[in-house]
Amino acid sequence: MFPSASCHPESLEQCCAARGCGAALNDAEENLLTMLLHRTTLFSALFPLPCLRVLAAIAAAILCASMLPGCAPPVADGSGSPAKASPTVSAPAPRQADPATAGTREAIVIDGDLSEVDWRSHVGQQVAISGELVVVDTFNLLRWGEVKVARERLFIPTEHIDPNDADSSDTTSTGGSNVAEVTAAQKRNTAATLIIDDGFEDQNTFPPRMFPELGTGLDTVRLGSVVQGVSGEIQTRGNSLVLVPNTPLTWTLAERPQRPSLGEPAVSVACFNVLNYFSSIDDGRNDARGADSEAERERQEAKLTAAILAMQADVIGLMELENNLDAEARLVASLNRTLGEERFAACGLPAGFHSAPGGSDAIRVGIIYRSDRVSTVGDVEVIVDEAFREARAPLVQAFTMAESEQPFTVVVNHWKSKGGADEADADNKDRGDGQGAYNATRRDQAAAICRYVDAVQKREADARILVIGDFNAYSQEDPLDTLRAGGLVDLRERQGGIDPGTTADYSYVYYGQCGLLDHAFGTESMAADVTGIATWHINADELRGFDYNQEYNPEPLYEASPYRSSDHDPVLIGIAK
Ligand SMILES: [Ca+2]
Ligand SMILES: [Ca+2]
Ligand SMILES: [Ca+2]
Ligand SMILES: [Ca+2]
Repeated sequence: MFPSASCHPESLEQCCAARGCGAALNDAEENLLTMLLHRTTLFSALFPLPCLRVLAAIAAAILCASMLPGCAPPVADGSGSPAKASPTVSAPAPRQADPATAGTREAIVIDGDLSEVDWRSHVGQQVAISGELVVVDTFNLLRWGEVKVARERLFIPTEHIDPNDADSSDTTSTGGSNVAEVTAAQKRNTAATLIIDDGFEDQNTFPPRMFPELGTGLDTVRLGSVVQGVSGEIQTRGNSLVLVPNTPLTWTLAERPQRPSLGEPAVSVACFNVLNYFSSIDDGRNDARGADSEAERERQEAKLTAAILAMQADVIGLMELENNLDAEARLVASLNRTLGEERFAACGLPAGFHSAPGGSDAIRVGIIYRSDRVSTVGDVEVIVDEAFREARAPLVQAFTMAESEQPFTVVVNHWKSKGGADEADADNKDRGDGQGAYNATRRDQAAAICRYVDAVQKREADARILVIGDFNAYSQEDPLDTLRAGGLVDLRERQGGIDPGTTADYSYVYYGQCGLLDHAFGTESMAADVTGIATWHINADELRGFDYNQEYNPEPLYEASPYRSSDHDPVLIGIAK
């Protein structure tokens, strides 16, 4: 047990107060103690072995006692509780409070909603935040030694608030009658966070001071991890305010989830955005978007392979493959090589794909499958519709499973993203309704999918059609309501995974806010046969330092594991025969 937790200025002051010795620390004492005891990371660095740390802490504790004769040294007794004060030592007179610093010495206690706090008024002051805080963003942990926390995980407002339906279960897909609710929620989210900083301004220090065991004894620091009883000083960092802790932080770290259950499906389907998996190496001139070197491409392939194998899916819809045949072929080869058997196969591309609207983008969707578990029915098709011109052409493949003659069809999508607002035409400008730019285009793309599904159902009323992909739209945005109004079933809602307006799932985290960009819809016939649907959180909650890139990522963090194989979480869907 590392004993310094019971000997730091705040708790020492408190313990002294509790014992009635009345001692307070002067600045020099506090600085010395801070040096010795607060900076657990510095302390750990100075004393790398636990036994040295214990000895140093005991020495420091004795020093505490000599500096503050009214207090007996806290003793490491394994229980973490301070030793009893010696009854024979009389307390010195309390030091007079300095009027200039009065009020800054005593920590300001913050409980309840963080968005109610005027942090700027506390710059230079000590604050103590009671209760739990949840990690919502680790984007700057490895670079700046910062984590962003809030009282709870934050959701993108349009994940559960519908911009044009006061009751989010309604399916209007135009207008903005409920935008005020979206805007208010966004305002609350923006105010609800606090950055905890390590107190240093250097970059890329590894391991990060807040988590010195990361990469050795500690696997990861996931979003959703909890910290309790944070206290420290509010400081400015550029345009931001941060809290620099003055006591060691007590973390309850979130664990990596096992593959979720899908009930008892005959086959399972995965939907996975693979974050620009390119076979072409990015040389800075060729518009390749993925790996910058052979080594990075190998790392990317190894992580994607591990992730796809761990999903145990029989059909995998992929987004963000390089728009060629080579990337998909490399991935399939890697999967088979790792399995040691020729099990995976690619659907490839139909003739005319590149001339279809959305067929000439730098990236494309793809479909790969387990040839021992399912068989293709007919050839892969592209949906030819002008709606996809500004995005990626959807691919369609029908399959049968070994256990059943009844086919099922998978439609894989990657709709227009919310970015690039500057080039957007009048219809596609960001209207400030929470849906971002190109909402109209995505709504048109949803309508095009409804038309396609309707046409298939005219030929075959009971067709089991699964519509999956990265729709670049959150659950209550217009494109999703377009699908719902068009008769497609949101499989998450049907499975009870989402209760609109109360809980939400996520496949992506954007500046600390979670939401679902990756969805699964189906015809009624398909929905009736879905045994389960789940988002497997292997990526969105993980540190970006685990991804395949080598520019900044610390080498000890790389592993050929599913974690942070992409920035999106995969969605898994189980289908009965
Ligand atoms: Ca820092
Ligand atoms: Ca709705
Ligand atoms: Ca709506
Ligand atoms: Ca790179």
